[in-house]
Amino acid sequence: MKNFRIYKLLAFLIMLVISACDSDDEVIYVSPSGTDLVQASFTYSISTTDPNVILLNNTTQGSGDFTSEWDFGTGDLVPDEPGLEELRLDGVGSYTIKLYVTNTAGFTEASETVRVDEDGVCPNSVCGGGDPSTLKGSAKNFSVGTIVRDNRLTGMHDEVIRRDFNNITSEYQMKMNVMYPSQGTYDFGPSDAIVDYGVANGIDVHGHALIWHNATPSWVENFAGTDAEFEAMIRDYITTVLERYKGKVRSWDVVNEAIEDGSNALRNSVFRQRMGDDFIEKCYQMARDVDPDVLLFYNDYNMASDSGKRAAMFAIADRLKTLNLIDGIGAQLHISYNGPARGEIQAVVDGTVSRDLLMHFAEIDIRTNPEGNSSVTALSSERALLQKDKYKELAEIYTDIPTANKFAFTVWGLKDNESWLLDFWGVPDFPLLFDDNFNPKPAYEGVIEGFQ
Ligand code: 9MR
Repeated sequence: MKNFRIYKLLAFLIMLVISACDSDDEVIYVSPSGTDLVQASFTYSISTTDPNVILLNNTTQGSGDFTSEWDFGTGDLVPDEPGLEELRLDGVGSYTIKLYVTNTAGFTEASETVRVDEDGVCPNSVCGGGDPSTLKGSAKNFSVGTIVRDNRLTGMHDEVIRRDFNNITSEYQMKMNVMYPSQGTYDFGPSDAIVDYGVANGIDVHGHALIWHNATPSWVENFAGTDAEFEAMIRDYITTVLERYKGKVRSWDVVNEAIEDGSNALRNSVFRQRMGDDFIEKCYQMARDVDPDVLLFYNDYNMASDSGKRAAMFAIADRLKTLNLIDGIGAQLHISYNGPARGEIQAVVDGTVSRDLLMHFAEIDIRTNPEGNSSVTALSSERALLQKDKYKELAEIYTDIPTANKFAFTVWGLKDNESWLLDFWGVPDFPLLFDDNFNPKPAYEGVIEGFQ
């Protein structure tokens, strides 16, 4: 007791000196006992004998003494017992389960949202059922996603999004150049509108993308400070964004497209130059530090068509996985009606599943005019049906993924005339599930058939 008082006095004096020296700097409080906080963490699985029961596994690791308590969604704290904790969730709805871990330095929490429908607890927190003639209603225990912009959330956009999709990704307004246009000044106008729309409509939000060389504001490209200051600035940015959307954004692409075309080496972006070859690990660690519950993805393109790039991507994933910093892989699928082949797409899935990661079929669009024929003026019935077959193939491959590795099937655009591909290639194309007037195309039916 006497020692404790001396430590307390010392800590108090140190704090006084620090605050007298520089009142602007963040004061890092060192607990009197020198104990670090222990980060709470848990997983859960659905009982194999009762679909309304989950088994909670407290996976918290840490040295020294700590205690764990559960909040099973009622607000009451229940001490954690050794072994798996069984919890019955009978009513249809959404439950937020929390674990609090406390030691002398304070407490941390972990939380999971568990959804329950008439059939019991929904795997991956995505309930099946619903209208089987819609995209989301025909998907079993994974999300179906589309992209959004803040000015495309009303009228027919809103109707179609709410009818067919239960996941949204911001097309460009949750990237660094939009959210952090100048140093020290964030602009969360569009991103807030998108996240609020998701929350208000019970649609999950996938955050895209924190670090991307192609959406980096020029003040970051030309950063005036030292490398250490650059890294501190990135930490501040990741922390600010993840804290703002904690509990509202379910998943994030932390680093996007870090692999160089051709060489498959790490792209020499400003992030690599300023933070080193391990900038990816650093960024994921920063994200984990802020929100241990949010799902972290690595997202890249050409993973099916380019086996070398796929290997480079899995090497990044392996490094992150060893450090427990990644939950899933986003395979962008900007593909064509005639390729890549089914086996190449399956190879991306197999590599992801064998690493026990979530598979996001992200950024799906299927070109009908990969030849770049500028005289094409309309989608022919022949190409429409070939496109349907390819969409169906993607949907079948996705449906066959083990439930535990499923996440979302996301189409990169709602209707044909809104696709980025039109500007990118400068030729007509019809790559999405809806025509210019929001009418479902054969491709839409293909996805629903593939989901069966
Ligand atoms: O479709 C997006 C386009 O509207 C934006 O102008 C662009 C830059 O922010 O990003 C496009 O989306 C890209 C995605 O974020 C990452 N993979 C490639 C996509 C197409 O360029």
